[in-house]
Amino acid sequence: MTRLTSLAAVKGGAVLPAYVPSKHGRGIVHLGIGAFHRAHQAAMTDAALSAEGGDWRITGVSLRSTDVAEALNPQNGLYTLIERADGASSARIIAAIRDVIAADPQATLDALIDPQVRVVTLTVTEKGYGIDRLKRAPDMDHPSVMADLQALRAPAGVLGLLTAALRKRRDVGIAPFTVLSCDNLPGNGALLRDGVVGFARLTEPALAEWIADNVAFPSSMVDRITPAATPETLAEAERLTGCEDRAAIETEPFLQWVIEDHFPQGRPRWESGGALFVEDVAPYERMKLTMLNGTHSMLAYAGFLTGQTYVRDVMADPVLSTLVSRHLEAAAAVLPALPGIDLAAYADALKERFRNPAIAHETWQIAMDGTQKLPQRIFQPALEALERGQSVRPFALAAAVWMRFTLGRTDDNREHALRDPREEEIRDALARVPQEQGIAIRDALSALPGFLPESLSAQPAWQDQLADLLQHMLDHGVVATLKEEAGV
Ligand code: CS2
Repeated sequence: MTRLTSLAAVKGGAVLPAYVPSKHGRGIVHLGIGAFHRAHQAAMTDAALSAEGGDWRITGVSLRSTDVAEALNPQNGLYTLIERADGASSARIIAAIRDVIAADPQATLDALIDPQVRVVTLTVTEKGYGIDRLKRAPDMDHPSVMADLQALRAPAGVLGLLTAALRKRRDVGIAPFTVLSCDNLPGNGALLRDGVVGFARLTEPALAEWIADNVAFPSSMVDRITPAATPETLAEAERLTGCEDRAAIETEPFLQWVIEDHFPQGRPRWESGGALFVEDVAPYERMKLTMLNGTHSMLAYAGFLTGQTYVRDVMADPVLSTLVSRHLEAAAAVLPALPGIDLAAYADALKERFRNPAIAHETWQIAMDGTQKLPQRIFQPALEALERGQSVRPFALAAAVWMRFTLGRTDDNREHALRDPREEEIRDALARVPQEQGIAIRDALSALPGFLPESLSAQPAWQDQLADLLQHMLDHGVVATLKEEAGV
C-alpha cells in the first residue's frame, strides 16, 4: 500500500484540506507533539488555513522521543484524523504540520528564533513544565530545570528553551513570539509566564524584566478526548484513505478551545475551526478541570481498580456510573454560574462523551501522573465544597481511590505501575507505614511536599472520610466499598 506522502495519494471519502500546503510558510512551533496536539490545535490550525490561508504551518517538537518524527516526517507531516462517534467514523487529512523535530535541542532553538515564528504553543503535560505551582517559580528539583541552569546556551527543557529563544530574539531585534500553553492547568498562561520570567531572573534579571514587559502568555482551555492510537486506528485510517498512515489519530467529534485573545504578533483565524476568544478564560478552565478532568480522574482509579479497561466500560457499570453522576453534581455545585452555560446540560454532555462506544479511552492512561492532576481536579474543588458547606465526600472518594491505586496492586493481586513522576517518593512514603492502615497511608501520602494543601488536611470532615473510605477498601475490597458508596 502507498504511504500517505501527498494529498494526491488519498483515495476514498476522507476530507482534504482546502489549501496547498507548500504554499504556506511556518508561523508556529509546537512543543510536545503527541496525539492530543494532532487532534486539537493542529486540526484547528488546519481549519484556519483552509478558511483564511496565512503562513501558519507548524513545526512540531518532541522534546524526547523520536516516534512521532519517524511517523510524520516521511509523510511530509500529513496524517489522518479519524473522528469516531457511535456508528460512524469520518476522516480528515490534516496538512497543518510542516515538519517534526525530535529530541534535538539545537534544531528546536533554531526554529524558535525564526522570525516567521510568531506563536509557540505547548502540550507538554502538567509535569513537563518544570514549574513549582505553589511557589509559581522554576522547580529547582526538576531534572530539565537543573540541567538547563547548568547549560544556559544549550537548553533542552521547556523553560530553558523558551528563555534562551526569547533572549536571542531580543538580542538580535526580532519581536518575541506569543506563548500559548494548552495543558490542563489552571491559569496555564499566567503560570508559564511566572515560570519563564522566574527562570530568566535566575540568569539575567534584565531579561526577566524584558520578558515580563514584552511577551504575551494568554491562557487557554482545551478539550477533546483523545486516546492513544492503536493498531486498529492505523488499520481504520488505511481503510478510509487507501494509504498507509503511521501517524493516524482517532478522537471524538467534540472539540473546544477557549483562548484569551492576546496575540501581539498575530495568530491564525482559529475561529474558523470553532475556537472561542474571550477576555477571561478562568471560568471555562475551572469548569472543565473540575467537571471533566476531576470526574475522569475519579473514574480512572475506581474503574482501573475494579477491572474496567475503558471509560465506556465504566459508564456501562451501574455502580461506577452512579458515582460519575454524583461526582459531576458535586463538581458543578462548587462552580460559579457562567453566563450562557447550563452546568447540568454540560454534565449530561460529558456523560454522553464518556459513554461514546467508539472511543477506547483507557482508564490506565488517565490514571497516570496523579500527583500532577489531583491538586487542581480534586483538592481545590474539595476546599471550595467545604467553604460552601457542601459535602466533601465525592472528592474524598476520588482521593481515596487514588491512594488505593498507589499501593500498586488490585484486590485480586494484579500489579500495576504507577506511572507518576513522584513514584519513588510515593513508594518510599508507603514503605514506612503498615499497608493495612488507612490512616497511616492517608497521612504518608498527604505529607508529600506541596501536594495536598494543608488547609484541606486540617479539615476533620476531609480527613475522616478519606481515612474511612480507604480503610473500608482495605478491609472489604474496592468493589464492595464503591457499591455501598453508590447505594445501588
Ligand atoms: C484526561 C484528559 O488523561 C487525562 O488526565 O482527563 O487527557 C482529558 O481526556 C482531556 O483533558 C479531554 O479534553
